Amino acid sequence: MSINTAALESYWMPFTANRDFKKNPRVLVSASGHYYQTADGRKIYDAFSGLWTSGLGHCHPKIVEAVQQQVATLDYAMSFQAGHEKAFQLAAELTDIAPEGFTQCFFTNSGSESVDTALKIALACHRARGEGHRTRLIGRERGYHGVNFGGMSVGGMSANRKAFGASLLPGVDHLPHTHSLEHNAFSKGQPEWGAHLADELERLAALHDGSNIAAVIVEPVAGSSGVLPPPIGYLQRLRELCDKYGILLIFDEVITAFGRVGEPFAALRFGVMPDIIATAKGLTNGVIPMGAVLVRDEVYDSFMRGPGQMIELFHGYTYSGHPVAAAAGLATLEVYRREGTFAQARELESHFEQAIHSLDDHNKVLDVRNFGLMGAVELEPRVDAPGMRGMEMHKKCFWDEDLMIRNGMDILQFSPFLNSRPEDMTMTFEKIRKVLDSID
Ligand code: PXG
Ligand code: PLP
Repeated sequence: MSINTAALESYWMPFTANRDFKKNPRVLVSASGHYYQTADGRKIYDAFSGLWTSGLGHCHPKIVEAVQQQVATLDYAMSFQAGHEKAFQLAAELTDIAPEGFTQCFFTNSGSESVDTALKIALACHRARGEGHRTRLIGRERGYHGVNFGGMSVGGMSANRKAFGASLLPGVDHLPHTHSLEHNAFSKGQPEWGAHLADELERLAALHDGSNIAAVIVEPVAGSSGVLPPPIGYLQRLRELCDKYGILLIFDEVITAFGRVGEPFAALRFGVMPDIIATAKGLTNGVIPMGAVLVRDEVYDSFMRGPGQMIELFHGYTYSGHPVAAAAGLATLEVYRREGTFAQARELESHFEQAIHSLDDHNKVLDVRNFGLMGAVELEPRVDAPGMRGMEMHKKCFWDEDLMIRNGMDILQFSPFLNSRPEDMTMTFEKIRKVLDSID
């Protein structure tokens, strides 16, 4: 192991059991294509595409080249009251592939920032329209919208919220989640049961009066909490109710955009148009941190009514539209186009579905679910030790099978490359079965 102990000690790692990790660290030193290389010289197959980020594979030469050129040409450009060509070009290209009517793009540096930006745009939009009483935000149980205060407040994963209880935003409600082992276990694609759960928005509108609600935010397919595809008709119903009450609908597409569900955006796949779309991750294939918030023209136009020399939205980041990130984004979009990545991902879906559902009969498995190239295998938790079986799977896959997977407690998650080889998908789940058989 080449890493020294002092270096291990100082890094407070994100969403990691730091003390446990540092006893036997899983350290990566390089990556290429579909594999990581470890400090002890092993090649690890990446069954999670980074952290849902790197659908094209690691160190794609076109993206690497674009970044190298950009960093030596314009390393940084002042982002407030100044700009540079690539940010404008990337915004134009993003709105080109976005659903019709999404004509505007605001840049951030992560999914969490995209979410908080989207929420702020929704609130400020209503105020600009003379509806400043619309202040309430609605998220969903088991939603993940990043870790900043806004996203955490509308998010619905209790572990991420519990230490911050009284500091969460006020005026937030949550729709129920749509996960039901009783009704939907082992569904392939969208489950049949659950569209009626969107009607809870009707109940919240009756409680608060719909005119006080600013926005509803959901992931079209919930990712982090264990891949929950929307029940058939659910998103359509949410859209109808938002229209009925004048509520803005935000899709958090940080995971689902850029091919993960076989289209540039999940909104296009489901045929349901939100008002605002939050993205990050696949925008740059994970190479440079960047997020983008796409906004429909009616929303943008609401801001553009005051005096022309005034700042319309008092919001932005030092690194909004960073030149190196923008170059990575442009190169990524070009590779998606040239390689026909979104169509390729769509074609891989049926093989992925078949491969992951090969685990349906395993006695430690409670559920297997999939949509697009997103999949989850929910394991039965050990009695009195929730999460342990999932974590052991992650570690054993890494050490014994040269396979990188992700677990959220006892739910194993899979995010195959958008350009996966079908035989690697098969191999992934053969290894999962083997490791499942070998543990308690
Ligand atoms: N919204 C959604 C829907 C996400 O999935 C974020 C916001 C926050 O993005 P940043 O870039 O601030 O992390 C995310 C991120 C997992 C996992 O294991 C998921 C995410 C991040 C890390 C792990 O599913 N999603
Ligand atoms: N904190 C301080 C003291 C700052 O000056 C700034 C930006 O100028 C920030 C936080 C916000 O940083 P960023 O724009 O990178 O989000």
